[in-house]
Amino acid sequence: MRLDKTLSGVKDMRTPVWFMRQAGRYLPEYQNLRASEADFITYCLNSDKAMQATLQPITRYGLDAAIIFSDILMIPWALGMSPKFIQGEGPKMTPLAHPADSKKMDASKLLADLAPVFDAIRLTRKNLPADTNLIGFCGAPWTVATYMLEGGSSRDFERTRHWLWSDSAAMAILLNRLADLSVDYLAAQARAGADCLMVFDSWAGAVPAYFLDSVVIQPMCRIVTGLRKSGITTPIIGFPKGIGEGIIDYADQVPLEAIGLDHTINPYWADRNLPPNLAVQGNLDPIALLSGGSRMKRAVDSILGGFATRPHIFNLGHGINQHTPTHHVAKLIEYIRKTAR
Ligand code: 1CP
Repeated sequence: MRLDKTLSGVKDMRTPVWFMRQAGRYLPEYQNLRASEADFITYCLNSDKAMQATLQPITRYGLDAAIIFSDILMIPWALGMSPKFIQGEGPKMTPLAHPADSKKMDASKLLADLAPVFDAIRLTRKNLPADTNLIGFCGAPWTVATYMLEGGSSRDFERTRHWLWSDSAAMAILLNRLADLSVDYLAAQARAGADCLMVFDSWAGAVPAYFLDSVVIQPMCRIVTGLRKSGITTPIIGFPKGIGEGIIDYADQVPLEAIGLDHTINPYWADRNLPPNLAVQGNLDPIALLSGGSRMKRAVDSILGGFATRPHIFNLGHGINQHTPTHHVAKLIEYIRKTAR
């Protein structure tokens, strides 16, 4: 499969490529499919529809990996938090009153409630080209905790950071609980046929440097160690978005096969500062793709140049913007495939 050589730490001169949020609202065929179900979680729990959304960008562009169509809020949903997705506003749910309340949440049916995700993975694997990877995923404990404590999206995560400073022991209870549930959830995705796992710490950039180790790095170590102890050997990609130079400690401490880099990281700096042979994934600004043109191509050159000798999976630094023209995506893939070989 096309990501495997890179994930084993060996440079593949034909740089594999896929994009975060490659399925989603910028695709007209997704909009049609999505309109068939009012509620987003109900959509995700329809295994056949989840499979169809997963396959759409593969059919259109022939990318090297598919990512199962689901969401990082499936675990809070399975814990009974009922997130609602409001167009233009993002997810909304009643926040936890206290992080330690997570101790009382019933997770005994977690894997049974999330079984449609595993069915979607089985179905997708059957219908995906044999050499295309299928990525399973979850949110990292900190990022999922922000939604559970803020009750939705947030600009500066003040409630969550307040809990961190005022009751870090209660935060540790919540983060460890989420890490352990993530192990069960990811292990089940791997057993269903996901051949790569990715953990999205989309809001790691909001974590004060003082807490980076305890809130971002250690919970991630707990997930990776837990999976390996369960006998799961599937490669794992961590994506600690926005941690800047913290990526050096993250790479040093977490035994991952690859690290996702956001677009604020200079590829040449990353190559100089990360362990040799550690695979990286990224990191074109999604807005460069929205804009397209020759500036985008020069930015691609600099990413491919920075990682010219390092195992590298081409991706964006964050998810595709919903207003991105589909022909920009096609042009970008064509350019990468022409340049990187
Ligand atoms: O109705 C809709 O179409 C809702 C839009 C949407 C979609 C298409 C949401 C709601 N989630 C998704 C799918 C999704 N989410 C995928 C699979 C599709 C793919 O990548 O091709 C993945 C991997 C996610 C992961 C996810 N959800 C993350 C981590 C990645 C990232 O973008 O940082 C996060 C933070 C979420 C939360 C979330 N889900 C949806 C929204 C609108 C949000 C909020 C984002 C925010 O708080 O700003």
